[in-house]
Amino acid sequence: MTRSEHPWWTTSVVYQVYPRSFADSDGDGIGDLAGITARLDHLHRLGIDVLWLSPIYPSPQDDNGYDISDYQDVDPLFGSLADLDELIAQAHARGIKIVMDLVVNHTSDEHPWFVESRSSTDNPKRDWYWWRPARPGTTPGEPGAEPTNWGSFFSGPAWEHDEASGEYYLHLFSRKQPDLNWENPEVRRAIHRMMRWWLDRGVDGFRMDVINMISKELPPRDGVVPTAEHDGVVPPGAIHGDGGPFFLCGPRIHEFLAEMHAEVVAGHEATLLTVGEMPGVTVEEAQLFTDPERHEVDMVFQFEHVGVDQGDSKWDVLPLRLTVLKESLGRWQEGLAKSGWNSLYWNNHDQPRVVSRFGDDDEHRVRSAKLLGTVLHLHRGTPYVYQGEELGMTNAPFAAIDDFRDIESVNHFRHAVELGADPDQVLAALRAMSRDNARTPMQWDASPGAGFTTGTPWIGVNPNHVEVNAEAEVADPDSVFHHYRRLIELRRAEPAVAHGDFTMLLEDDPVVYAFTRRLDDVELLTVANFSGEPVRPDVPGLDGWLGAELLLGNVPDSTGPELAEWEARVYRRSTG
Ligand code: TEU
Repeated sequence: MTRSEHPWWTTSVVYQVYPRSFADSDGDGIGDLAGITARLDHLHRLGIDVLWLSPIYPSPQDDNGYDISDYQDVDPLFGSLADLDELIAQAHARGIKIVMDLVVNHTSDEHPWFVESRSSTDNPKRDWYWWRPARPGTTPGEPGAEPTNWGSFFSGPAWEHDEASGEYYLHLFSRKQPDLNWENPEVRRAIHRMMRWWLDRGVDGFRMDVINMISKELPPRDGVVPTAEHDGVVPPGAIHGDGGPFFLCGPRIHEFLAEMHAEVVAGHEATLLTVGEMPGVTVEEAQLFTDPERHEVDMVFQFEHVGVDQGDSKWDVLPLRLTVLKESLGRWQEGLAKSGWNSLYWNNHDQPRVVSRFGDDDEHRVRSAKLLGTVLHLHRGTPYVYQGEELGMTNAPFAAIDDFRDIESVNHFRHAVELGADPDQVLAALRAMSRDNARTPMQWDASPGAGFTTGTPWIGVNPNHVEVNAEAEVADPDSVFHHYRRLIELRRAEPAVAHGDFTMLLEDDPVVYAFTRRLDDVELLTVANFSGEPVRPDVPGLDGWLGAELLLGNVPDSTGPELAEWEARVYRRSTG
């Protein structure tokens, strides 16, 4: 592929905004669209190309907007369609594209489609959702009468009993997020129409929420019950099976995505970006999803590398094993080398802060945040920066369950404690893994509301905003912010960053992350010390590299064969 044939997004960096927590313009304690528009210069200074906006649609906010009751409007909480038009115009004026969150595996139970669907068994929209009778031989509404034993991602069964009709509807997430029935062609047509409406309005693409869950294997059947739950702690009837095999990358998923592409994206490929969020996706499946010849999506979010510190569930927190992380990311680099494309991320609104998770958010916060950015951005793929990551924002010091807001965290606490778990242990897991770690307000300055709001924020501001904030970091050339800015600049300046091939080095080294990139006669080496002790990396030919051009580092004047604590360097040499 010649350089000019590379799609535009191969050299781009995407920045994710979680509107609720980014910037509040009217003092109600909740971020809004006008707030984002007022902060666009921050993003422009950072140098990003695309802004992905988490949902701003009308919503009962059961899952902070991932439960949508109207796909073609803006929730008054966030402003109006006019505010959104203004944001799009102001972003475009700065050369920033806008990608919308597309949440179409489910709607809100307050969406008119579902309201109609549940109104009677013969309503024309009944079949737009997954309605099923109780398990044969059971009493509807009793525990265990659910049509299958699937658990929901937010605790409890994935089926909700509807008193009026006696049937159940499927909700893989909260009971206020009923799953749409994509088997029904009218559902698909309605979604395609809605997507075209957004493109006509000027948006530049879609991040597709749990899009690999839209095709379900029929008929829905019981899933395997994880053995760990048989410990006698979970009462019979409350045990949930794993429905994943029946809804992750189901039988018609490629057909549905190819159809969506043909109906919505075809003809606009040169300007749009599509990225499918796909929990549980394998490299082999991702090759198919992102193969340009198949016209499905440009790239996917995979989850393997954010599961390397988890055991049986996300609440079973394990220490990071660097070799496992490298094995995973290395395999994805290799798997999508020939065709397809990776998205690269450490953080989003569902993940704990990476500097607290894989770095050192205490003594070496700044340095380890820079290291993590460096390692990620030097991989092959499109990097995503989540708001505050460019500041090295950390997990929050949540003291008690009342400090949490996220439905997943709050439900998990309640269920786990009901089933006999020790509340302190559950809290410890929440502190490490809760999605709320990502959702504390963006830290703009040292003022009491962190520059996020003049009112009372909907979730507590992290007290470390007095040191960790955008104002201070923009003023400091050695900050995490300027390091991220340089990484983004480097991707533009050096074609090997975007397009070079990838070779992992030192696979078995427990603390050093090292790899090369090569394009034509240019070779880059990234070498990073994931530890609080100095280390002499065993990189083959290191002496030769030490004389090469040092493109980027996080320890001033460090050039010798030893890497300091959490040091990362990027070298460049030309063999031509
Ligand atoms: O998340 C999908 C998902 O599977 C997980 O990342 C989820 O957040 C959960 O933590 C599993 O443990 C997407 C959105 O990103 C998330 O915010 C929504 O809550 C979810 O879908 C439902 O729309």
